Amino acid sequence: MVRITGESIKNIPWQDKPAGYRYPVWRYTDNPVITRDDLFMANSIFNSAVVPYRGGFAGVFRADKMSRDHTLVTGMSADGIHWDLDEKVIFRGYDPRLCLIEGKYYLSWVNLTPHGTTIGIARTEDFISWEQLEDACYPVARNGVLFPRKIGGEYCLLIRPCDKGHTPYGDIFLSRSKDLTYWGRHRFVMSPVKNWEMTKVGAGPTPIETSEGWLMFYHGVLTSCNGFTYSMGAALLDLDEPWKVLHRADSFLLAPHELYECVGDVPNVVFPCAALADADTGRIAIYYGAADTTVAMAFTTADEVVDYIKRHDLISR
Ligand code: BMA
Repeated sequence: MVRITGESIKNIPWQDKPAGYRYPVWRYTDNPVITRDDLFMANSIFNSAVVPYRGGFAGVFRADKMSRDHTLVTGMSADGIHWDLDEKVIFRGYDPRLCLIEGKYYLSWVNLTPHGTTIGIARTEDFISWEQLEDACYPVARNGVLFPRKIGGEYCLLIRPCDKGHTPYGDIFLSRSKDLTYWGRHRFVMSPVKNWEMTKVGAGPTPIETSEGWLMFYHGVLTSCNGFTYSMGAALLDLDEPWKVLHRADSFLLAPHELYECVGDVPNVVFPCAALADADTGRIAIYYGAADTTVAMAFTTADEVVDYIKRHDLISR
């Protein structure tokens, strides 16, 4: 059995895998879980972050307003499925990730500057007051994802350098820092390899520590005659040197197949930004943006996903 090193989340949102279903990731039957109707003046609420918090769950949500400004708001939930969102904007930008490090909740997101996007970092203990740190890099970058603990004495951040537009390229890199202010000792992690992710890849939720390595869900982008298609893949990174990819699935785990993933403001997008992982049971609940319009959920287990990665491994070939 694959062990998860992390919290026990007794009330992790969960549905059993449907009988006879052969794939490793299955969708929540009542998707989407959050829509524009959950927040006044929202055009869309999608790529969002969730963590366990005081016996329930807290989140930071990407809410694009009716002005189409990109904003981040917070929300609370008892069960991780039904959310109470706060209208107060905490930061401008998009694609938040949340990560508990040394007792504080760190937010990393696509921060907007006059010169392009960069990775904003802020921390909180109560989801009310936030302390914003220095941006983690100069523009242009997106998909900044922190690891939940220091590795080799340093904080680690996955990052995807890009351009100012709908970047037609993109590899995942890793940067390191002793103080969460100065980032360096950069390492290459991985490039797009297979068809479904032929254009670019970007890290998704906070990596999950397992006995088989850091489980990294990520998005991969295919370019078709109709534009980009965003799907979710997974890889295992070395626990001590997380820029080393140990195993990586050659096929996606979740792609836009349901109507709410195929139709919306940006069609054909599955964009994971958060995953809850229960150390006791190995259950994993994934939150993803669907068609840049709503938040949806899917489930897997550490065993299922690691087995899938290894059976479809493109590293060991
Ligand atoms: C990316 C990001 C995501 C978005 C995706 C698809 O570049 O902006 O927020 O979900 O494009 O539009």
